[in-house]
Amino acid sequence: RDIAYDPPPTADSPHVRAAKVLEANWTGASTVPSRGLYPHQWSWDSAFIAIGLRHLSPLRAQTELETLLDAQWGDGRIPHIVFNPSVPLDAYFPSPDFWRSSTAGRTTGAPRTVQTSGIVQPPVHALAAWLVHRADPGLSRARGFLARMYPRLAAWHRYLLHRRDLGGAGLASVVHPWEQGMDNSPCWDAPLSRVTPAPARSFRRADLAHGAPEDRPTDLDYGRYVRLATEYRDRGYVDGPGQFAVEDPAFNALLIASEHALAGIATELGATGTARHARAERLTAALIDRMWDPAREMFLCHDVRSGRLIAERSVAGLIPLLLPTLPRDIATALVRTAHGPHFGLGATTRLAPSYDLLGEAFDPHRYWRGPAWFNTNWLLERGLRTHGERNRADALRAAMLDLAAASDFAEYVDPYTGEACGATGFGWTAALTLDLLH
Ligand code: 9WN
Repeated sequence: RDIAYDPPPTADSPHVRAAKVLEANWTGASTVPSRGLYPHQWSWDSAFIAIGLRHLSPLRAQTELETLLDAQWGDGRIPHIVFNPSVPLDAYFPSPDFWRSSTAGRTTGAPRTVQTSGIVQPPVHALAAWLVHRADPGLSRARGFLARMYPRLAAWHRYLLHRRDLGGAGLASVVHPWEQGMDNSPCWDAPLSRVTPAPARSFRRADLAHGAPEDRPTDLDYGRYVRLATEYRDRGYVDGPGQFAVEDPAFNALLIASEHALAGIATELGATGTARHARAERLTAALIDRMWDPAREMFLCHDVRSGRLIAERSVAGLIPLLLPTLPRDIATALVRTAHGPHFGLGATTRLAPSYDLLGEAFDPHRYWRGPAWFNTNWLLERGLRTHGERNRADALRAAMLDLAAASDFAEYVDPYTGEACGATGFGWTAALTLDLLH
């Protein structure tokens, strides 16, 4: 090597490293969360990924959402996984032959040509579509991006607000822990305890080939996930009273934020967004009425089957901070809780943990029972900024950028030490890093 003409390569910047993760996880039409562990397209991952991707390529970000929405069901649901047919069946469990969407989901309008799961994930999509549009309005208008997205997103929200109003309060229920996206959160322990697990020998987990067993949900959890999904499938994915139905504050807050975004989209398309803003306000009131716990100063999950609040503190209960029209006293209380002993921000933890530091079930490494995740922290960062907490938002942003790069864009980290857990090169960690850098 001629040192005069060939200087040593400098280390890539976090921006370039994050872009490389998204490039490596791009399949040509969408982005996988992780090449090894999650080799298909996931619903809420794609929404977060599009939010970051818009800074690299607005076209790719639009395509990401279009690919997902091409797999939408006739009843409006957006499936939580869109399977890539070129990936071997045993690469991920449950695989398409478990969900059997195109046959079992015939009456609920599952697509014929693409295989999907039959459950959903949090509705971040309208929010993502709006942010993607705003990154390059010229390209978006030229491609008719919002005009094509709007009716589909409206149908998605209609599905959630009607077919999924299992509690009768006007809010959406999840019917499986995978739907809320925080699979083994201690919030599900009580409602799941009523579900008889499917026998362990009746299925084969693929996740353990990629993740340490002590970082993942247990076999007992999986037995219950399989039982619930099997029963839903065997009912043809028709919604109605089932064994598990929970109203979750993060899921509903994201629906409300997305409803506000749909109002913006409607206005951009020349219609009026007034009715959507009004609906978002009604939903916010219902959320407070149904799930706010003034003693714990946070939102709790509502177990529709028992009619009770679930007395566990999960990061999901802080995420409504995202809502700009949250009453001032509630926003202030949420900020206090996030920075208090249960979540430790600015004191004992580097990022907000997924679950109560003082909770009996807390485990700093086990998936959604303690570790810190980048998507939930990104939502909190947005919330802090929205409510004028600039210094705290800046501190959280700095910690996220530091730990995302240091952990090689890990799926999740130990909330105290920042040690990487789960997969590295994780899609939304890289995407949301890019968003924070802009
Ligand atoms: C089940 C893809 C998904 C995330 C979820 C996360 C995890 C799947 C799994 O991975 O769930 O959907 O197999 O564990 O919990 O939030 O969307 O990244």
